Amino acid sequence: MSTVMDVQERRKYIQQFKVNSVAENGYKRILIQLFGLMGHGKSSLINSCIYTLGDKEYEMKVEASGSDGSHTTERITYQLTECITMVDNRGFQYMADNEFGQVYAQLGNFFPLNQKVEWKKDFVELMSKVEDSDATPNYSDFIVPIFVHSAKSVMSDTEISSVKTFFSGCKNMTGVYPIVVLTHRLSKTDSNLEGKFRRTGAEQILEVENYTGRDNIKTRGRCSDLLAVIENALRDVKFRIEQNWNPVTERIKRKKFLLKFMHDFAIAEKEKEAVKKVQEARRNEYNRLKEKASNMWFARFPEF
Ligand SMILES: Nc1nc2c(ncn2[C@@H]2O[C@H](COP(=O)(O)OP(=O)(O)OP(=O)(O)O)[C@@H](O)[C@H]2O)c(=O)[nH]1
Ligand SMILES: [Mg+2]
Repeated sequence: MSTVMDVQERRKYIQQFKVNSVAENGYKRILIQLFGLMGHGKSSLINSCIYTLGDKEYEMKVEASGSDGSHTTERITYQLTECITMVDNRGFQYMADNEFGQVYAQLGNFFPLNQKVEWKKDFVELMSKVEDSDATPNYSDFIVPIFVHSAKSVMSDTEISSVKTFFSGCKNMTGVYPIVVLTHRLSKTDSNLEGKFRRTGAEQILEVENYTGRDNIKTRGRCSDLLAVIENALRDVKFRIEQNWNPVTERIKRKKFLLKFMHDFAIAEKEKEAVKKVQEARRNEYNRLKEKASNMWFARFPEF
């Protein structure tokens, strides 16, 4: 099969994909949720997918991070086809537990779409936001998580191990390991990056070079790589939808996982805080005794 056919076939498969032809359980929309560290190419991936699927000139529909240090802070949805929508989630700063709870809430659709995302560090505040989502529970979106990561960045073994824990939580929130999309394919620094991501449990790792304002001449290879991202997401959806999930019980399961994760995190933080306080009190007591001993010494032997 030639590459041209490959691109055309992929485009057709994506454009004609109907969720109700496979779903009997009320799912109406496929929500491709992009998430990942700040500045790794989420917004650009959406622009590139819209551009690749359409016939128009390149347009920056989604504001990509600029040299002014601006970042996406709202969870905006972008419709790709009649039943496929991409969500540009707010990027996180570190691979750390305090950010993971919030990302899980975004992935599980417990935060509203098309609204600004304020990172909440406080457990009660976060929980109350999750509870608010019960007023309008969403049972019609079928979620596909895509983890966007720049191939320019280097991942240490410690970071990969933390991604592994994170992905296992993502699996609990969405029922699947995220698809990993490595952006900046042409600037890849670590030839073993894919191998490293394999260790996290991710089953699909794809590489793309996003189109940008400066570089957007359509080439077959680039189009093919970008369409492969959506095509793989859809094949995944088809497989999972055919397993006949019940959206109501799925949501309950995810909410329980999310609340437990946030609760355990809050307890761990409190314990860390308590240990810090004890250590500080011990240090103060030690310094006080040291000063007292030194004063006594000088009182007895003033000639020193
Ligand atoms: N050359 C090249 N540049 C890219 C690629 N992906 C993104 N960029 C550039 O990298 C910068 C950041 O990309 P964004 O798409 O804004 O990243 P983001 O993940 O949405 O960032 P936040 O909204 O801050 O979380 C922009 O200047 C993009 O033009 C890529 O694959 N290749
Ligand atoms: Mg962005």
